[in-house]
Amino acid sequence: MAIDVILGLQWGDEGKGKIVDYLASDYDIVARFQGGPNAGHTLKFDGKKFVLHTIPSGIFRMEQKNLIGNGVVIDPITLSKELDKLRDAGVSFKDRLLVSKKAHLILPTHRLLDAASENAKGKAKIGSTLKGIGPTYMDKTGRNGLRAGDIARPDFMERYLALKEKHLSLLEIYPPVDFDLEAEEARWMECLNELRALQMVDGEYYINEALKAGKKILAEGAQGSMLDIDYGTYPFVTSSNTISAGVCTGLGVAPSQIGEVIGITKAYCTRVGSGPFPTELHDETGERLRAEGGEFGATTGRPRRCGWIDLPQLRYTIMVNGVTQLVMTKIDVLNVFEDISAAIAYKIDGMETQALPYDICDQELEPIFESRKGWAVTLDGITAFDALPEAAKDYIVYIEQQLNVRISMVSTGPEREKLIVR
Ligand code: 2SA
Ligand code: MG
Repeated sequence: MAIDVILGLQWGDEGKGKIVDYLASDYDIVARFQGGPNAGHTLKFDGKKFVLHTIPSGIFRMEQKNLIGNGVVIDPITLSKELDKLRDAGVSFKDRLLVSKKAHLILPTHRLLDAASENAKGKAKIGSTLKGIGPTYMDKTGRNGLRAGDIARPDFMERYLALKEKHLSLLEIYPPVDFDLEAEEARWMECLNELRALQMVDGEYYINEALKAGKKILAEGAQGSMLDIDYGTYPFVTSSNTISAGVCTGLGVAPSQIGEVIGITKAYCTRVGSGPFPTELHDETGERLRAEGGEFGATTGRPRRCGWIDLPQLRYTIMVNGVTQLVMTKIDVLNVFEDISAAIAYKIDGMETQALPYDICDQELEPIFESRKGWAVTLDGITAFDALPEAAKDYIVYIEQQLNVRISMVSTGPEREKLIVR
């Protein structure tokens, strides 16, 4: 049995949550392998909307187990809020939500450091979600971090206080920021009990034994491949490996165990936070994409930057992920556009190129667009590819041919049932 992967091919918010929720019924286990509460996975069903940050999107399918893997960073406060929402909705998570002991903990002082460090950057701000992601992964790789399994240790408080002291001394290099550490700390300690009550596992054994027993596993990515710490638009990235390789380190599985790699792309493109975005539109079209697509951060509410789909960028992330099939989401957002464009190459210093340059943050990348007529009608209620207007079919086939990977699903709206499976 193999482990299949779902991940975003752009800068996040590709609609992964909905696709994971749809596919979850085919799997026994859904596992998150990286990121943390910076993620916002939105699911809509039965007229209700849920936003998940830490918990895998399989939680609403009652037969599935959901694992928060060792590559994830956990803030007990966010987790506790998510659990409350599940309780309100009558979703039982007992024995269905498991936490890897090796997942690192986000401390209140990690959030404080995130805020102080961003604040000190002035114009060079990354646009962090301020959830403490960077400082927590820094402590992980710096070998200072606290892990979920440490909560059970008798010296946990001592370790916590030592790390907090270290953080406070680091803060001295930054100008002060507004943060009520005492109140946040009190809440954090309270919420730690929620985490304590969950089933902690040795995630790598759990996953490998499940694979041996013939269970089907889906690994759910967060953020997007262009935010990968190694391959994204560094330094405007997040602090984890968001690409398929992250599944191996973030869950403890061998590369040979990876099966399908399902890459999600919007029918256009968005980015939240700072950094290069070659096809960004600063005009009315960009604003229209934002309004039609409801493009506001699911975690922070920030307006997302919008632009046309970028084919060289997608070819790059298909390459580093080894994508075996594509899912195109939010195609319905394009219903209102008379013309639809796609970037087919970039111009840098007058030279045409298909490659994303190393110094992408310092280069003026001028996208070369190809335009086609839109379909200009609603796609509401269409669940079969053949029932789509010709222009919509053409657009899907065109993208597929350009990227040389099959588009196996097309999402026509946020609700569970608005999906074309080919
Ligand atoms: P961080 O918080 O330190 O990981 O931020 C670093 C960069 O990564 C970007 N980032 C994201 N981009 C898109 N979506 C994300 N999740 C939320 C959502 C974001 C939100 O689903 O909408 O609500 O604003 C996400 N998380 C991190 C971030 O913008 C920085 O550029
Ligand atoms: Mg999101």
